[in-house]
Amino acid sequence: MRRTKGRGVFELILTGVVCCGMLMGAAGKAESFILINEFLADPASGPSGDANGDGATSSSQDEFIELLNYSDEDVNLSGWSLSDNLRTRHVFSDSTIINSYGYFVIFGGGDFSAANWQSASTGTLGLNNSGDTITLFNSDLLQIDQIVYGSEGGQNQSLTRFPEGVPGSPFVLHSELAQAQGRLFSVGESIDGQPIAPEIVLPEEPLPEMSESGENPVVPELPVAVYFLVGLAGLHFQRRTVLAKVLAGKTLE
Ligand SMILES: [Ca+2]
Ligand SMILES: [Ca+2]
Ligand SMILES: [Ca+2]
Repeated sequence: MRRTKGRGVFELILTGVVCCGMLMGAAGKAESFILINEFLADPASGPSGDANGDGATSSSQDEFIELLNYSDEDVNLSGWSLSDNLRTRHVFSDSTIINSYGYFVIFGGGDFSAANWQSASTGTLGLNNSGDTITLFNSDLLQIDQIVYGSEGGQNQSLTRFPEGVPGSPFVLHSELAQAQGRLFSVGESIDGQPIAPEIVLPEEPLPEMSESGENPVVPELPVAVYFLVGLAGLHFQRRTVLAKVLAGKTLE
């Protein structure tokens, strides 16, 4: 359901857009909406840990990192790379495309066949169960996303960003989300098993009240971070056309 927003709220959205562009640095357009969305550092033992579905459970090969493209454009990942806190673990091969609102998965290894799955080019992802850092770079070595985790990575299940598609949203144990219905991971799909990322759902909270003149809505005082998230959510409902112009350096009309 699309919400009606007053001019003041729209300005807040634009503020979020501009802040987003500044935070993303020189990475532009849809590249800024490629997120590390889920990872599995500690596959469970037995069949439930066979994340790549090749019939064998491996503590290294069934590790995975899942990316999400939360934009209207397909993005070419050729030459992009993933690192842990030690070294580069994967360089994306030529003609690697992550679809709009789609997922792409890198496994430590294994024998599988899926269009949006690859094995780590170095033969391992090396995700420490006790904690590690995962960083995504584009082909110009600009940092696109980075996450740091601790011992929560060693719980025999993945950690997944929730809500999906929101930069900065926290990572939580996959099976603890109601949408997961007990599943330990959702490799290459949304938490509830869909191939395309879900819509961002704004929390049900009162809209700003209108002043007596009816011109300017009364905007409540909230932390800057809330405005930033509102701005990002607003982007989704604005179909990101405004953002594309801002990040492309074009003048808003
Ligand atoms: Ca591991
Ligand atoms: Ca496996
Ligand atoms: Ca997933």
